[in-house]
Amino acid sequence: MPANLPLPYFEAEKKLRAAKEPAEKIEALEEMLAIMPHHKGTDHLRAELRRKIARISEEMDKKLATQKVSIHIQKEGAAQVVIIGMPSAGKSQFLCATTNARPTVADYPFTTQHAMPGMMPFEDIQIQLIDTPPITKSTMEWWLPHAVRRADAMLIMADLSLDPVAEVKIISEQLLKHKIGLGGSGVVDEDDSIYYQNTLIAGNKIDLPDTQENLAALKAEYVDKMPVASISALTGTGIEDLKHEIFRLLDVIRVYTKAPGQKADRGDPVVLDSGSTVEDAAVAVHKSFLERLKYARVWGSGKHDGLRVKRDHVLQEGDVIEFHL
Ligand SMILES: Nc1nc2c(ncn2[C@@H]2O[C@H](COP(=O)(O)OP(=O)(O)OP(=O)(O)O)[C@@H](O)[C@H]2O)c(=O)[nH]1
Ligand SMILES: [Mg+2]
Repeated sequence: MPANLPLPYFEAEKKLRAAKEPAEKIEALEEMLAIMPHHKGTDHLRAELRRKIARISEEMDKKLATQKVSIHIQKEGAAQVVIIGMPSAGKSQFLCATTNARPTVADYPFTTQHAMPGMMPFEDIQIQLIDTPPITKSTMEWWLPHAVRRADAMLIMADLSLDPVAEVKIISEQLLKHKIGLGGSGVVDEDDSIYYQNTLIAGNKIDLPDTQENLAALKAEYVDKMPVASISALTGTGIEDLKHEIFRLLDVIRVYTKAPGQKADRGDPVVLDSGSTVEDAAVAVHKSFLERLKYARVWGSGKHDGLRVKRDHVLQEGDVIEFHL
């Protein structure tokens, strides 16, 4: 199948050839990846570009290791969500409130200088959060746009006691310089090659006085395009609701496997993209399953619980699946 690549792809490729710095190379490669249409004809090329990005990132990480800077955080858990925002919005406080990670939280700006991951438990899964250094009108760490693209979603933290609408606007302008748009689910606009990342806005510090009006303004501006939550990372208000919002935003399903004649493994779901089939679940459990799979039985999604289903049967959140090999 031919790849049928759009024109901006070749422009990005030109940029790659001209790039001298590893960071520029990664930027060009990620642009190429973002522009490339998703279909079978591009699978091979996508994998190749990803390998290149991984190799360059690794080399850079090795170089930067001496400075204790890491730009590439390995995905862990069900999904990776990067937290971004202006100085002192409460990004680190939020990581502290939801994970076991202990970044420095302080009342002076630019407290956080490196990316820091933490695992946030949500029901029976874990979602990886990444705290990052702040974005301002004039500064942003060069690697931050890459971290945003690589993640499954971004959480924009805005300070409700200041001007949250202006904060989100500044962040969106900064990201747009790197061809990242707010909202959408990893979709690429082929004309301008902007990568629209899954986005959720959290208005923080709702515990402070006079924040309701700013929250209303934030919602009025953005709620049509993406979820807008209000929280206090300090007191915990709204955090449970926000976790549910994050899960919904990720657009994944949890399915539970069971061996014939036994009970389902309820505590340990397989997390898949929404719309995944029996085949996708089989591959996720073990690569060899796909070839060996004779049939599967599914409980939950149909009226006829436990009935045999075909390989292309679309699974639903909470389904129990039994593979027969
Ligand atoms: N009242 C109140 N204060 C908060 C809340 N969340 C964070 N803070 C305070 O705001 C200040 C900044 O919090 P941080 O979590 O360090 O902010 P940050 O976004 O990580 O800041 P940088 O690392 O500089 O980008 C600290 O003094 C926090 O205690 C909140 O929900 N309510
Ligand atoms: Mg911080």
